[in-house]
Amino acid sequence: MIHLSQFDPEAYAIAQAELERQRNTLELIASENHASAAVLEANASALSDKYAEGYPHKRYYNGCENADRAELLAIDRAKAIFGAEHANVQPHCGTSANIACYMAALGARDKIMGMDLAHGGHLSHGLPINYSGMYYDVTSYTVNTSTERLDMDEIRDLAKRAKPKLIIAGASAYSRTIDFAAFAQIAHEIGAFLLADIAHIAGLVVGKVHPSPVPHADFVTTTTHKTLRGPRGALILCREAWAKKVDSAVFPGLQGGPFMHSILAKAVAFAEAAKPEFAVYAAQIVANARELAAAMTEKGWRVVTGGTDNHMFLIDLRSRKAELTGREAAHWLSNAGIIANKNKIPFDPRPPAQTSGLRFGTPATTSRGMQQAQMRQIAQWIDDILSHDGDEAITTRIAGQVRELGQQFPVPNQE
Ligand code: DSN
Repeated sequence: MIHLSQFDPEAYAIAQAELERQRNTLELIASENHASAAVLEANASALSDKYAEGYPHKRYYNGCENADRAELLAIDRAKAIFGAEHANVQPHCGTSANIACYMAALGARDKIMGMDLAHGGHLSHGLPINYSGMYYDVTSYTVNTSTERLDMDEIRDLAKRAKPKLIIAGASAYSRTIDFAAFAQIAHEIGAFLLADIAHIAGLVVGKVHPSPVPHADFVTTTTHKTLRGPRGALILCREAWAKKVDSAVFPGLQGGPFMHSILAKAVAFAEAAKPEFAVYAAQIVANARELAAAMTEKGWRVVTGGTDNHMFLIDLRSRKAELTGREAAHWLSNAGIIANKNKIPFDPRPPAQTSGLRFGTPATTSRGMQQAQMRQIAQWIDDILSHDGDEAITTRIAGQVRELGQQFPVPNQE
């Protein structure tokens, strides 16, 4: 970053500080990852300067020959890794990908049905203060009261009563396998469309450690920066029959110029995901999440649903400390360089700014090469800090140990 450091030392210092922060901490936020150096280089390429409104060979600007190549490469690779008929790689984020699908399939005030955010869904699945909740008529399904899992019979009953035009299957805080075939069956029974939002699990789907929704859903959306380990952004997959409507919804319906540098970086990430070692990585993410969840359970912290099938899980803090909130717990952990986030657990009486839960995910630590032994060590540190109410001496000791572990397992794009 020679030019940045010389021209703008203040901005350079921020970029360097983030580098240091990533080096010296452990990223356990379930939706984050460390993209490769190749992905970051593509993301910083000259394509950032180019306007390319439209689609390959149908642009509103001249000079788009390289933009066309980048987008076609990303589209071909996305279709190949997911086995999809059509891909739109332009959405800037997961929420805009979802909204584009709503625009393609629905009219104003049509009914949608998605997972309640408070039970692990996502704000773009119908939260009243999100676009999805403001402009569509929303029914939310929840997890089952006793199992804390999706109960497909309950969801079917609700769908039959609510009669949504579109059902959304997908979550941002749900640790169990999602039965996309069962969702498709329900959608079929009531004549609804099905959107599978696999933002969290896309890398697991490509790595074949989670079933794919592609054969079952009308639309599949995902971000590209979570388990898929690409640049920040998103994509939509659909059948050829929906291609025109989806493309028109993304541009000109919802977005202007695509981020061509991101699209090139998405292409790189898709090539990485096609490699056999990515499947090994995906399997290790799940093995690590299971180990971390098991270790936390052994220490007396209740894991929501009793375990995990994917990359993340929630712990119920009340199981060990009735008064401890997620907000306080996440703050104590971050003082030691263990970065997680407060999260509501199903049927949580506390508000989202407090919460009774913490969410842990293993995509980023797995990208650093950590395995089950390191997960056991991390669980020990988490337990030490929470058991001792964020005690300063214990926190200082663990912060040093976290830094040492970080040196043993460097962030891949910084090696
Ligand atoms: N808010 C993201 C998450 O952390 O799960 C999903 O968009």
